[in-house]
Amino acid sequence: MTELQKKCVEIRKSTLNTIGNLGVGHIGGSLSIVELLVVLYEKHMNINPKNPKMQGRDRLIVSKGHSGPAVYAMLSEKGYFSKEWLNTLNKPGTKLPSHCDMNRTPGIDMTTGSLGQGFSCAMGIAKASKIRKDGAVIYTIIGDGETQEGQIWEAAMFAAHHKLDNVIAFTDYNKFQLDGQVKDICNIEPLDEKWRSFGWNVIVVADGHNCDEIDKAIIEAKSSEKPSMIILNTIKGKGISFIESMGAGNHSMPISEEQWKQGLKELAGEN
Ligand SMILES: Cc1ncc(C[n+]2csc(CCOP(=O)(O)OP(=O)(O)O)c2C)c(N)n1
Ligand SMILES: [Mg+2]
Repeated sequence: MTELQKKCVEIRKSTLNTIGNLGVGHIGGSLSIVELLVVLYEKHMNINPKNPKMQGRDRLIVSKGHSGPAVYAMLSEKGYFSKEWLNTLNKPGTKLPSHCDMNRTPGIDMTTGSLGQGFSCAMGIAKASKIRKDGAVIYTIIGDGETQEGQIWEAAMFAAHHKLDNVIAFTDYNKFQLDGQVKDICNIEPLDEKWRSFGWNVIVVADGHNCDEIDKAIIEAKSSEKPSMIILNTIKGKGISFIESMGAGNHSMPISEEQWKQGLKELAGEN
C-alpha cells in the first residue's frame, strides 16, 4: 500500500467514526470523495492550516456540501482543528455541522448544501482571484445528481466566457443521488460532451479511487487554458462493502454500533 492509500484508509476510518458517533449521516457521498480529498490536500493545495484565511491560498469548495464528514476528517488530519471535534458532528454547539459552513469550521472555504450554489460561488471566487492576480487555484467538487441543477450550467457558461483557467472542478460520478440512480431520475449523459460543448477542458478518470490517476488528471488540468472538469468514476460508499452494496440507500443512513464496528474491521483489513 502506498502512503496515499494508507492515508485514504485513515480518512475513511475517521469519516465512519464521525458519522458512527452521531449514529446517522451522509456516508455514501462522503466515502466516494476520499481519494480526491487525499490527493488534493497531500499533493496540490497551497494552504496553511495555521492560517486558514491566508491571502492567495488555493480554495476547495465542496459544492456537494453534505459530504462534510469526509472533508472534516481530512481537515483535522491536516491540523486545522483537533480530531476530538469529529465526535461533535451535528450536535448542539458543534463547529462541524452536517453540511459545510465557512463561518463555523476553519478550512472550509464556502458554505454549501443547497446543491448548485457552491459551484457558482467557486466561479465567482475564481473570477475575483483573476482580478487580484493572486495565483490561486480554485478547486470545486459537484455531485452527479447535483449536475441536474440549472445553476451548474449557468456557472459553467460564465467560467468559459471569463476564461477561468484557474478552476479545476470535479464531478463525483458515483451514479447515485438521494433516491435512486442518476440515469433513471434525470440522465446527465453524455456528460463529457456536455462539459466540452460548454467550453471546458474535460478529463475522464476511469477509476476515481486511483490516487495516481487523479493526480495525473490534476497536473494535466493545471496546464489547460480553459476551466477544467475532471469526471471521476466513483462508487458511492466506497471501501465498506455493506455500505457500497446499498446503492441509493447509503445516501444518508443510520449506522448502528454493530455496523460501525463491522466497517472499522473491514477498513483494517480484518475481514
Ligand atoms: C437545491 C437542493 N435540492 C435538494 C437537496 C437535497 N439533497 C441533498 S443531497 C441530494 C442528492 C445529491 O446527489 P449527488 O449530487 O449525486 O450527491 P452524492 O451522490 O455525491 O451524495 C439531494 C437531492 C439539496 N441539498 N439542495
Ligand atoms: Mg451521486
